[in-house]
Amino acid sequence: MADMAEKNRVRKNFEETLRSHFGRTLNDASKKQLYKACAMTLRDEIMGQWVESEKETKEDHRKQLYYLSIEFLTGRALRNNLINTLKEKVYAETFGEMGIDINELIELEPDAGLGNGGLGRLAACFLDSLATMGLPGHGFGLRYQYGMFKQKIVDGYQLEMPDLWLEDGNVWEIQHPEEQKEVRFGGHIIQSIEKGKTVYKHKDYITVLAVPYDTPIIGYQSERVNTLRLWSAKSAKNLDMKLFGRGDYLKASAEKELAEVISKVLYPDDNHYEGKALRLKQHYFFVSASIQCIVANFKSQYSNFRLFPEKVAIHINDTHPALAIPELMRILLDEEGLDWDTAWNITVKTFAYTNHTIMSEALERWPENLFKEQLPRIHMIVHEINERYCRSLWEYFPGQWDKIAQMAIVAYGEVRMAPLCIVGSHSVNGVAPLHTSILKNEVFKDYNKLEPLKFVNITNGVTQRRWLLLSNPGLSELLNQTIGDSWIVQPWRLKDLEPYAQDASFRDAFAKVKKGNKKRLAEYIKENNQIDLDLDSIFDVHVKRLHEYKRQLLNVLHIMHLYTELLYNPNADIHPRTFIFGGKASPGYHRAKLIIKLINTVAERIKKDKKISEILKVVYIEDYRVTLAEKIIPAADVSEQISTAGKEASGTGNMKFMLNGALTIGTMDGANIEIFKAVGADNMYIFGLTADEVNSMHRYGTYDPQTLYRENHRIKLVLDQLVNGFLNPEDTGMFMDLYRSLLYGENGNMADPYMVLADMKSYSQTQEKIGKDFQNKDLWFEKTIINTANAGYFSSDRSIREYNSGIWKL
Ligand code: 26Q
Repeated sequence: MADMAEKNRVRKNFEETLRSHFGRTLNDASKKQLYKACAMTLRDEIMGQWVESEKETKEDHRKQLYYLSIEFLTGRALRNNLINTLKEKVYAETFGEMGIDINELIELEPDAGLGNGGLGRLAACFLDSLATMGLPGHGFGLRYQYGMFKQKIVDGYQLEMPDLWLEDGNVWEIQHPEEQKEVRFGGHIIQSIEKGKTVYKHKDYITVLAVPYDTPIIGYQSERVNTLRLWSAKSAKNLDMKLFGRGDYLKASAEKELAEVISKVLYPDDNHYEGKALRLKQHYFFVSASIQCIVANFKSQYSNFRLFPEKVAIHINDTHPALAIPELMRILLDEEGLDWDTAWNITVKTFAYTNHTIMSEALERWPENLFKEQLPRIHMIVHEINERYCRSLWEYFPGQWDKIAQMAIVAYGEVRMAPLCIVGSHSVNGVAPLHTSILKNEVFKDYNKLEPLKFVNITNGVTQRRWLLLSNPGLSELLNQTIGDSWIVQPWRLKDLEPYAQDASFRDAFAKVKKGNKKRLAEYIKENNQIDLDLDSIFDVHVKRLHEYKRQLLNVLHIMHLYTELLYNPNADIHPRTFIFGGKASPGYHRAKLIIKLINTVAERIKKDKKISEILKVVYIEDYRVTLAEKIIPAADVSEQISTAGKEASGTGNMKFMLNGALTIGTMDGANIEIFKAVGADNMYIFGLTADEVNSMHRYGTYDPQTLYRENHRIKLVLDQLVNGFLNPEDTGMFMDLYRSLLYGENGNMADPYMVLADMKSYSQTQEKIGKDFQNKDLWFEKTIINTANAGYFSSDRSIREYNSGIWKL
């Protein structure tokens, strides 16, 4: 039982909030009002600490970190904040005594889906770790009015709906109009000499106001409350009713719309670049406002800019915030009057950059025309950075124009963001060792030769607070009883669990928790997909963004293979499986959307077969997002991490599954390799080509999927099913694109670039082994426990510690 006095206090505050903000009492408030008043009550409890934290950083003159990211995929906040403030129990009891189920209120909060996937969720995990570890680190980003689209599955196809997450207001944010910034677009620059100095005047620009909204980031049992500051675009022009009669009103209102569209919607592209003007504006908008704010903060305390890198660290999450580099230069040069060398020195010492992808189609570059037109002063500065850099390259590579053009920041009519980040930062890091070594030896090879010490690895991590404590209360409780609760802030302590892998009664307890989580998920699926699941079947889960390199296609082709086996041999010894998929495809990514349709078509086809559907079930969970991940991951037996080796920079879903005791089937890719090192070959299912093998087959053109097709009758059978009416007798051409992409390629592209067919056989054999191993419950749960016990390394607390000691030095 929680403390009476505290419960009384919560109740009093809550009822007071209901009354003063909504004019309601317990009896006549709506559920939504109850949720909001509950969240506001909690929020008001931490306001004092929030103010204190700000004050403390100032008074102690501590160095601060600003984490710039175009995405923060935070999900829901209420339960997280209850847990982190240690108030979950008090609130649950207080509300229970008022006849309110707090879990019902928690479910009313919409996800803050301000991100696509891994990169955005990583930013959210990092904020949690920073606050928990008492480090002054704040997030800066964009306050999208519409977050990641809502996905509906209709007739097996993905449909996209807008995500109106702010429709009912957002109780966690506080608007600060008094701290708004002006961001300038377009116009031109007039250069003149004043008192012997060149000055740059920006003319005829359009101003867009950036209004900040602050959300508290509450660490676990931590005094510190950090800030996530998101900028919203507002027109600088007020609509003037006097214009109305003169027909100028429409023009003025169109201009207003044009300004405010900047923070309207999150681009739903994951690992894919498209050179859209609005996207460039989004980047500059949030970066300019953030840098102005950072400089203003600094100036409120210090007067000497040479101190800047000692007091400020700015981290850029991928290249999207790269313009922060020339923006800081602009302010130091044009507004603070520093000379170039001093300004550049300060800038490089301040910035650090993380790369999240080696996929060439995701490397950001902008047409120089567009760049110059939208950001004329920034263009000049980037040009100057480029010129000086190319001159320095000449020292190393005299006469090698090709090499210099290859490495340049501006070349062939494009501005390249990765080189800008590398040159403008003192640290560049990859997110898993394989990824970092590919950066150093391939993608950024030439830069690495010049400055090898600049390139470092910091393996990603996930917060065990959200991804175990919050999402898996059953397992958390079991851990607490067994090894104590120190793992919540000292993740390496999970290792104390390892001996219990040999303890039969502990294995039973673990198995019981897993069963409970499977039941919880099965209930959700029953309600949403009208499918009954077998809790003794293997829950084999593939949830992540849809992408060819992530190879959902490999998974579904294997399911087709199993189904075919069972058709020929209904008594085949196959342990019952539930294949669970979830994930969104970028709306314009037709092949990815077709893969969703294929998964659903296979699901339907199997469903029609009463006998076989007792053994195989395929479920597509619509609208995969943080809140669903919290339900799905704890229920998984098998975690699918099957990207083409060398393509997945790290992966973080892999870590969340491991933490929750799922066994991984995976390629030697990204952080899977570290997971493999942590748990060993007995506790993980590795298959497929290695990155080196993939590379050399690509390089020497030795990969020939058609030979595999001809010579392996299983592969042939399954591929033919894509086009011979087996799946859909009415429309045999429906999956032709997938068939052709695997066997022929198109537009001069190679066939099967992601080596799906090459890995089919070893994938299938490995899956067979999993099916067998699962039947030995003792063995299976031994492996499971060893996975959880070794997941501590993959905590974002460890990542943040490494960033801090190696890069930020807060
Ligand atoms: C860039 C410019 C223009 C349009 C879109 C983009 C864009 C948007 C999102 C480029 C990339 C992304 C997202 C990348 C991403 O999520 N990468 C993932 O980052 C994770 C965290 O490091 C890794 O674990 C994953 O392996 C990596 O795929």
